[in-house]
Amino acid sequence: MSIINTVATAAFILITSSIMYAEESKKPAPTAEPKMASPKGAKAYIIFPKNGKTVKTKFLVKFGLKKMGIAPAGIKFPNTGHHHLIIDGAKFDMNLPLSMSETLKHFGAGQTETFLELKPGKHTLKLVFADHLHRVHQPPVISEEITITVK
Ligand SMILES: [Cu+2]
Repeated sequence: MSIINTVATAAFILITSSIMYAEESKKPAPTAEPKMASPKGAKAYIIFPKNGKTVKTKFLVKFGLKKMGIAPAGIKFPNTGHHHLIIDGAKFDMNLPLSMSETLKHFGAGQTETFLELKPGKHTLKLVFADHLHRVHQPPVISEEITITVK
């Protein structure tokens, strides 16, 4: 996983730098801002509900974070970021700003909990912490995925 990630990142940097090199003759290209670093031991986790639990159609989700702090989206400050909630395994790109959808929610004001309303059945939830530009940190701070039953 981390080797693939490293290779993908290297390829991305290579492509980016060749594009920037090609553009250089036309106008000064802005330097791509590197992803924000996360400290050792940083961790995002879902405090509530617990994995395997049954909840009502409208329920509270509490976000947990270790070794980092919360900052609103757009505010650049070391070791901070904001939470994103991935519902039912919504896909996202580790090298691009996270998209926004019904199943990939941003909490750019720095929220640490939310009320979710989901249809009855099994669902999965996962937290992805990301920097001021909505990009995952380096290394990524992503919670374990939990499975819940909505009744
Ligand atoms: Cu975001």
